[in-house]
Amino acid sequence: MKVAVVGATGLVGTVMLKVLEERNFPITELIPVASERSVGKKLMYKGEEFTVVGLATAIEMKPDLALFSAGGSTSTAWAPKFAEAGITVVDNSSAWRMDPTKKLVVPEINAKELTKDDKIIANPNCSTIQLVMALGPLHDAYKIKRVIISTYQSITGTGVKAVQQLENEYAGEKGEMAYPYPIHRNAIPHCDVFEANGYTKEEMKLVNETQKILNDRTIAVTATAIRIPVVGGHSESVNLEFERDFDEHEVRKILSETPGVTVQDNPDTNTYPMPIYAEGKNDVFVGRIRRDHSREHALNMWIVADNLRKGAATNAVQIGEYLIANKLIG
Ligand code: A2P
Ligand code: 11C
Repeated sequence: MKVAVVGATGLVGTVMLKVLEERNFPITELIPVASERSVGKKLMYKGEEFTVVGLATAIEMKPDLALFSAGGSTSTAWAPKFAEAGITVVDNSSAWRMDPTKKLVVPEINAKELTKDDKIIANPNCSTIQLVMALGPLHDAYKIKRVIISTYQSITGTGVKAVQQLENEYAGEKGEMAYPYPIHRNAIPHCDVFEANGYTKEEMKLVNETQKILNDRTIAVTATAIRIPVVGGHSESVNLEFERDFDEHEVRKILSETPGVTVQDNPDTNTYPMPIYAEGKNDVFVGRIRRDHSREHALNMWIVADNLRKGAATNAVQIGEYLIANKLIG
């Protein structure tokens, strides 16, 4: 399999290369792609050196699969050109997610929707991926009526500029600002841009993408997304209301039997998910599972995952693995 990684020099692209290597993805030729600024730069993969090329050159090299994480405008302009050349694109930007002709895929939940004809496949937003990993099996068991979610998001979701802002603030130095306010010692209730309805784009991604992936527009979702000075993962406080009643032990059992989910839930030993433990892991961690006594058939839980791994790179690579395993590519 010839594989192009578009945005190979970026935060997510770098993790994509790491995940491809760790999972021993069947690559015969790796094609790292970035902007014209980076063409000619060398990148290491499995101890070998590879040279970064531009987008047009990458198409000429005819990869079978292209993993895109180079921003929405690059995806909008270039993913269709790759697709026309017969290259299957897994796109990590928000460009194609809500396009009704494109699949939005978390392999554990809805990979079965994929066919050979899907040439541009959308990778969901990081905060949505970790949410639906826990919601999917519970929706099957008890049917979710409503979700209330508040996020505590890692600065790595914003990109290198945000990591630099926090480092500058730690060092007491001035520099370029990724956020409108300091992030050190702060919590900013503002992820991505504001929309006309008063919600941020990140909050609306949680609403719309969740309904699309779970294939149920009747699920009511409301979200508040907060940026906090953390790296390593996004955390989510989630309140669920089900159609049918549930048993807390059964909820834990269902989640612990879900591939890709690890339950960390024991108040006696102070066991619960945290970004410092999720960092570098591919799983989604769920804990603080408890009945919401203020409402019928309602449940609270806490979900943490590495936003650059399962929230981005790992999920994209898993889509590629599914395409290969099911002979939908190559
Ligand atoms: P480059 O390093 O050459 O700028 P991040 O999200 O961490 O900022 O990374 C963005 C990634 O997308 C980088 O690899 C970046 O390459 C790449 N990229 C940005 N703009 C373009 C573009 N117009 N064409 C191709 N790659 C791009
Ligand atoms: C964040 N969720 O943490 C974003 C990052 O739509 O893919 C990824 C943005 C996206 O701010």
